[in-house]
Formats: sequence, C-alpha cells, structure tokens
Amino acid sequence: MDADKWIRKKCMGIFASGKYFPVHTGKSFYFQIFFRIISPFSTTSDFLVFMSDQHYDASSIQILEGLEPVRKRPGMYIGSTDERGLHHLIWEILDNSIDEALAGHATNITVSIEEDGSVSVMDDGRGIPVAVHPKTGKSTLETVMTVLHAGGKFGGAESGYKVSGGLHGVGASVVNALSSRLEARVYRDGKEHVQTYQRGVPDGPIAQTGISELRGTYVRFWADETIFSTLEFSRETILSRLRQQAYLTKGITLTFFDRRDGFSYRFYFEGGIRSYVAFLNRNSESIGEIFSLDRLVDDISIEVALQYKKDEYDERVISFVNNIPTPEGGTHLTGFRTALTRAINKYARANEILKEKDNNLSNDDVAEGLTAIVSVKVWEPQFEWQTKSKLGNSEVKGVVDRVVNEKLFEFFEERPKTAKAIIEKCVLAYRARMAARNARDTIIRKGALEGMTLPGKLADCASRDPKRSELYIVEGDSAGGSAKSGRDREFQAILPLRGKILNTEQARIDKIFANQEIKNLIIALGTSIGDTFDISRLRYHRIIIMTDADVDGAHIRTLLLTFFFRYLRDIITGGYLYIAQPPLYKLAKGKQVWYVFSDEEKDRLIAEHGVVSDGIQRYKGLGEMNAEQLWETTMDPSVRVMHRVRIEDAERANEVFKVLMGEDVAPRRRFIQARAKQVENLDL
Ligand code: 1YM
Repeated sequence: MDADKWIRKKCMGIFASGKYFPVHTGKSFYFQIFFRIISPFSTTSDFLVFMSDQHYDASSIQILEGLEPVRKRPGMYIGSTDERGLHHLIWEILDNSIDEALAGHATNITVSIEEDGSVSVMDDGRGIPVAVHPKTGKSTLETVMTVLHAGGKFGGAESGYKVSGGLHGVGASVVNALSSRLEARVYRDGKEHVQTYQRGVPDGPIAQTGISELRGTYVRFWADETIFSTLEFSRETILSRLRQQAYLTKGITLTFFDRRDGFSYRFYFEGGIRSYVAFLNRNSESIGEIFSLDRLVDDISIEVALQYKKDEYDERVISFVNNIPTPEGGTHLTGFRTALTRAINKYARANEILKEKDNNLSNDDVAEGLTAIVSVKVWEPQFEWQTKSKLGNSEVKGVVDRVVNEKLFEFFEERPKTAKAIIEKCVLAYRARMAARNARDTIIRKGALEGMTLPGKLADCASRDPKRSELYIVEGDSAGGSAKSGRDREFQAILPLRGKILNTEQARIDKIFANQEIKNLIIALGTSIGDTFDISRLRYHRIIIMTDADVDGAHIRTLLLTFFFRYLRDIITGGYLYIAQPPLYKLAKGKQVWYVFSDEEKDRLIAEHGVVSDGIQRYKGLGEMNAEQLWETTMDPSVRVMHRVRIEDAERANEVFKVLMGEDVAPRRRFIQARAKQVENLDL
C-alpha cells in the first residue's frame, strides 16, 4: 500500500468509526452549503482587503517568498526551535480546531503522534473552506496554509471568539513553512479534498479525492529536521495541554493517540473549569465546595471557579483569554483579585469576623491556599507583551470585578460556615505575614551591612562581577573543603551546607526565615526574598547545586530545588540555576585515566580499552575526590558538565513538588509506586 493510501485509510477509519465523528445528514448538509456560499467571502471585508494585494496566479516561488521569513527566523514566529517550539506547531493547528469548537461547530478533536513521529490533528467541524475565490484562483485552504496570518483573518460574525492562533497568533501557514511535509484533508459538502505541501509549497492544486458524508479538517505534519533541534514530541506535554483545553471548553471531547505504542487517552469534562479546580485540588483537603460562575456581560464571557485548600498555603491561580494561558495575568486577573479581596473583606466586616480596629485583608492574605481558574473570552484581545502572555483590554477589569464580587458575596451569604473558614484562614495568613516580616527585616538589616555579614561558611570569590561569578552550593563540609581548595578563587565561591536543609514545602514562612542554612544562602545570593526580592542584586549568575550521586544527594538537591521553586523562582526563570554533574566512575588503565558520566559510556570504554575491574572506581560521594580531581571533573569550566534548571510546565512542576515534598503521604506513595520500575540506581 502506498503511503498516501495508507494515510487515507487510517484517517477514514477513524472518521468513519462514528464514535468520534457523527455522520451528518439532511438539514445539516444544506447548512454547510449555505455556509460555503456566504462565508467567508461575501461577509468578511477583512478577507478582501487582505487578499487584494496577493497575486493569485502566484507560483510556488512566490509562496516560498511569502513564507521565507518564517524559515529564516522561526524564533520570531514560534518562540524557539527547541522542544518548546516544536510543540508550538501542534498548538497552532489545535487552536484552529478549538476555535471551531468554540464557534459551536466541532465537538470532537483528535491529536495523534503517528508511528513515524509526525503529528496529526483532526476535528469534526465545518472543514476549512475549499472554494476558489473568483479573483484569486486559489482555494481558501491553500491560502490558509500558505499565506502568513491568513488563519485569523476570516472571523465572520458566526464564527465565534477567535483563539487568534496561540502564543504568537501565526496560524497554520507557519506550521506548514516549518514542516518538511504537510498534508491537509478537508471533509466538506459531501466530499474529501486533499492538498499536500513540502516546506510550505503545495505539491499541486487542491484535489477532490472522494465522496464522503463526513465533516471536518485533518492536518498532519512532519516537522522539518533542518529547523528543529529535536523532533521528539512529548506525550506528557501534549496530554497536559489537551487536558487543559478540555476543561476550558465544556463538553468537547479531546482524544489522544500515540500510534508508536498504541497508548490512547480521552478527555471530556462536563463541569468545565469546575472540574479543573477539582482536579488541581484532588490531593488536598479543601474548604467547602467549589464556587463557580459563568456569565456573559457586554459580549465578554467570564468563567471563574475557585476553592480554598485547608492546610496548605500555596496559591494556584491560572488565567486564560480565549483559551490561551496568560501566565503574566492582565486586566482579567486584576479584576478577579480586586473582587475576591473586596468580597471577603465586606463579608468579614458585615459578620464581625474582622473587627473595626483590624486592618483590611490584602490581596496576598486572601491568596494563600487559593486554587482558581479565571477564563475570559473577548472579541478583540489586546495583549501587552509580544508573547501574548498578558491581557491589556481595560474594559475587562471592571466587568470581571463586578460579576465576581457580586456572585462571590452571594456564595458566602448562602454558606456562612465555608465563608468563616476561608476568612479565618486569610486572617491567619495576615498574622503569619506580619511575623515573617519581622524575621525578614532581620535578614535585610544584616544584608545591608554588606561583606561583613556574609556567612562565615561562605568562601567567596574575588570577582565582584555577577556575570563572571559562580556560587557552588555543596553538600557537606568535607566536599566543601575539597571544593574550596580545588576552585578558581577568582570567580568561584563555595557555600557548604550542613546536612539537609529545611523542607520548605511544608514549613511556614516564618520558620523558613529563621533557619540558619537558608539564611546563609539568601545572604550569599544577595537578592533578599519575598516582597523585597530583587534579582538585580544577585551576586552570582551561575548558582550550581553540587551534591553526591546517591540517594541522599538527590534528596538534598530536591530540597534545594523546592526552595528555589517556591521562594526564588526568578532565579530559575532567569536561567541562573544549574546542577553540577560529577562523574560516576573513574576508569584507569596503565597511565590513562577516564572520568565517566554515564553507565553507557563506562561500558563502551571498558570494551574499547579492556579496562579490568580493579581499574574501575565508582564515586559515591564528592568527598571521595581530592581537590584536584574535583576541579578536573566537575568545576573546570572547560570540561565540566552542568544542567541548567528550567521550568517547562510550571503547573506540572508545582504538582510534582507538592506530591514529593508535601505533607500528604498517600499521593507520594502512589507517585513512587507508579515509577518503581524506572528506578536504575538504588543505594541500599
Ligand atoms: C485540524 C485543524 O483548521 N479546523 C477548521 C479551520 C477553519 C474552519 C473550520 C472554518 C472557519 C470558518 C468557516 C470561519 C478555518 N477556516 C479558516 C478560513 N483544524 C482546522 N475548521 N468555515 C470553516 O472562521 O468563518 C481559517 S481556519 F479562513 F478559511 F475561514
């Protein structure tokens, strides 16, 4: 069977199963024809303006020229060409399907990693229009796939809110430009239409390839290996995105297939973002039931769901605009926070939980232990950053504030017990904040004295230029000793840690500031912490965690990562945090010595050079290396191996830290049991 037939059969098989794509008959068929005639060409002036300066007898060369900027500077369109950029290709195509679902035309979307590593996305919407524009001679499908920014320009009144193409709003043509191959199939008007492309250039005109009663769009792409540094799609990343989108679009079914091993998963949440909050709080004891609202005011759709956790303090508020995550927040989030704080203060005063003499609770006080989803949909979102991560529309703030304030106050009035428990938690947060401020002031006052107050255990470097300076955080005094003698004291500072630092996932903030090891670390870093955190005062631009290659070392590393993630996250996002990789083995034969960082490398060297067993030394701890060896293997910038710590998915990281380091044992046990088979190195 040739590839084309094979793909079609596969695609048809899934389309035809009926489970995912109900066959449309009678009325809806006419409905589709109706759309084809009036939409988008006759209704959307945008389209005409946009198209008028295009040459529609355009040759492939012109298409190539149109998409050339994308191939030349992919980063400008998809952010990067690493794993993150690669996944961005899926989000672009998926967003078009989600748009179609938001417009009420699609209910089933399927994303598959195919056997050959390519990715396909299907929906059961109207299908991208295929009609030829009288002026252009090109099909709309071809335009969408080959003209930059074409995708977002077609929004007729009937099409609903536009997702506007994910992070960079660029659409399908960018995916096409960055794919060595792309195949688009449209099921529309009882027919199947196909067009294929290579690096954005059509192989030929759109072809009608068969009769089909199905509806929808299928896009499969092969990411270009000359553009991306990796072509490996991550199942976890895709699943997490699909789950999120399924929560945000009540009632749609998102199905995932990994055809490399037959894995599949389906998401459908009747409760929408209520289900999302329930999911986020699934490992926690919560206060009362979930509050939620779903309102349409002045053409702005507002959905909010929230619930407080009982004995936890971390805040998780996730916001979206037209289903796009807005990690920097914006006017919708400001409106939400203002309303939440106001409703709580109002209720607390009305019911004398807050007395006259008490201060009002602040936004920070009401944030502890809060899990919330804020999802708005607006017709013309304006973003403040190029990355589309912060909403700027000023009208949204007031509307969200009004609606949330009113509904939340009602919710409290109907549930006095829940309201009281929430407010008592907020008051506690207020008191703890005051206590912590006192403890923190002590640190800051000390910090103000500069050099003198640097912890005695810190062996600082000579350089005062943060860009050049490195801080090694080292496990134990003995390894600390070797590191101190082995380092280049010009730019390398050493801070030995005694034993295990406090688990900051479980301790309250005032305890954390009282802890000596943590105080030392904060003072050495120079940034302070909390409200007074200032990244510009960071004294070292490479902070390197150096622990033993054993279970204790991993534990200490995790404790440190927890602290950085929870309290000094900007150090991670700024790219300043690293993990050193000391060698696992030293191999010796005669006068030759190799330091080896993995088991595979060890086996290869043993086989290649015939190293015998007494020439193999396994390093269990840094302390087993002398100063010179430590420099040669782990600290010398010209040979050392380090891993930069990055946050790929903050929500998932949050979850993992909570499970691994939090108070609840049961989720941790489940986590460990589920991964028991993956353990490779276990010290007994
Ligand atoms: C697997 C990817 O692209 N689905 C999709 C895209 C479109 C439509 C339906 C659609 C939109 C409209 C009218 C409209 C797009 N159409 C266009 C354009 N899935 C996927 N499903 N009819 C169909 O917005 O009015 C761009 S995207 F511009 F051609 F209308």
